[in-house]
Amino acid sequence: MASYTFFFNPMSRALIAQWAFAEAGVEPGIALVEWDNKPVALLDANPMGKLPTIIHHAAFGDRVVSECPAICHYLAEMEAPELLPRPEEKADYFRWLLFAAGPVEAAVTNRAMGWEPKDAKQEMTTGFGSFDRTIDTLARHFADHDHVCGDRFTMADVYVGSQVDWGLRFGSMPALDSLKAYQARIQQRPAYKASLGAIPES
Ligand SMILES: N[C@@H](CCC(=O)N[C@@H](CS)C(=O)NCC(=O)O)C(=O)O
Repeated sequence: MASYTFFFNPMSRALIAQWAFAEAGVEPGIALVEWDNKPVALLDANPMGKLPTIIHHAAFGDRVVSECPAICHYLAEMEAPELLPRPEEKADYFRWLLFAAGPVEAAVTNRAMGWEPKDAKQEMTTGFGSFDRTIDTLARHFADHDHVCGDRFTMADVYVGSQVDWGLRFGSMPALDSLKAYQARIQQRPAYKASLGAIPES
């Protein structure tokens, strides 16, 4: 049996975990999920029924991980320590990994669903402030850093890079120069080409 079960559908964020598995050099056992007929094993593992969800069949027992950024980091911890941040990289690694999972994800999805904070008071209590503040902050980081942690690719780039790649491809993020340059860099990764890179351009 493979050491991981990977609940997967190619039209989903599971592609981010597929990229993370590829970067970690791990071939999981794929459990293909049809949206209208979710397997009981998925719902048992993750009552949200969301993808990606993985089960690690570890020596210490089965462990479930959901949420793309958690899966990316877990796979680096378990399988690919070279993709973990070095001490001097940890601040950028965790800051931008969680910035992408929180403010960026919320700013992009709220806008896609037609909601924006309507005034300064709402911006103060909304975690992402405003779409423009969030995207400008992300873009400023990549104006003078090649990757999340500077020169070196780490597992955080799989998640942050996926958010940027997805946003630029589908027009849910503005095509700012620093974001486009970052996207071009991460698209060179062989593991990217085998996962997100397989999605046709819209
Ligand atoms: N917070 C989750 C979001 C996962 C998510 O929303 N996945 C979607 C597909 S892209 C899903 O599984 N939708 C199926 C459903 O909600 O029933 C993550 O980052 O992994």
